[in-house]
Amino acid sequence: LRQPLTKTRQFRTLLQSEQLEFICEAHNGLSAKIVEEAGFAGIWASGLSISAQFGVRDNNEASWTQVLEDLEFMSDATKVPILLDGDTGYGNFNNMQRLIRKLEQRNIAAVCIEDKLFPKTNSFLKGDAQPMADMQEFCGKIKAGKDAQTDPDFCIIARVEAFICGWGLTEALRRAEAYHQAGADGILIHSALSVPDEILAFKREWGSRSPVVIVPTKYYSTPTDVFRQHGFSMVIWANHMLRAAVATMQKTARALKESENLLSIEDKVAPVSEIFRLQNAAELLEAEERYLPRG
Ligand code: SPV
Ligand code: MG
Repeated sequence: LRQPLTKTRQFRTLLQSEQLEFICEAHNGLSAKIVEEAGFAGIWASGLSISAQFGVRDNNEASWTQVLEDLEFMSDATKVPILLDGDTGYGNFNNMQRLIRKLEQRNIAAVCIEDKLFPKTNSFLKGDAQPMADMQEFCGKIKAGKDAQTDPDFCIIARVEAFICGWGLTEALRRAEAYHQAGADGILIHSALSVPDEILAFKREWGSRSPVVIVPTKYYSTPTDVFRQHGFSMVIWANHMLRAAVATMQKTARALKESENLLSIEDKVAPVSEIFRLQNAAELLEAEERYLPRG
């Protein structure tokens, strides 16, 4: 019998594959399942989306163990690997080590940490006013994380916020090289511009020293072939399940409030049977046949 690949091996394979790969955001068990069913080979556990679905801000207001609880539902609901947006690692090198151990226990395949300060601020809020982490301190965090993992396939992605914080290409490259040397399995280069100029300039200089991951939220009109031609490894669609859900929930709530009647929305929402299917209710019905006394 062939064992299925571990989630960590699946993620490492995606990260290191020759072609451009895509992973999509999810923020709870149900959205993770939906992303998997759509055919994505991996899931981005977005800090922004997980915070937002709890109704709090993307400033480490949700504690890291609350994030971990949510991740556990996501991981249990799916077979594809999950890359956690681990913000700044929720503390120093020591907190990072404990995080890695807990992620391995929860079958999370990889984590991405960014070179800013705890509590973090979302990159699209006053990005250029945000201080960066000390480069050497951040390298220590990466090394500590790599030393803490027990599964050699677990990946740590180092996210470079130099463009976000207004530093530019030289600083982005200097940091990426330091993080690479410290043992990062890949670099996420982030940009808040509406054009891909910064990330393309970075990739031209970086070459293929290590896999490069991008988040095109702001440069969304760039054709995907541009990313492919430049040799990026992975694209993250970072927050679109959350934003889709918000748009639909707002529309539905307003329509219900207005009409005081379900007719206005019934054909625009998923049937209850679809919810049961996503929860795998059928499996429990079968199990009841097997395990509950008859009669
Ligand atoms: C997230 O999804 O939480 C991210 C990506 O970190 S971004 O919001 O673009 O910073
Ligand atoms: Mg985030």
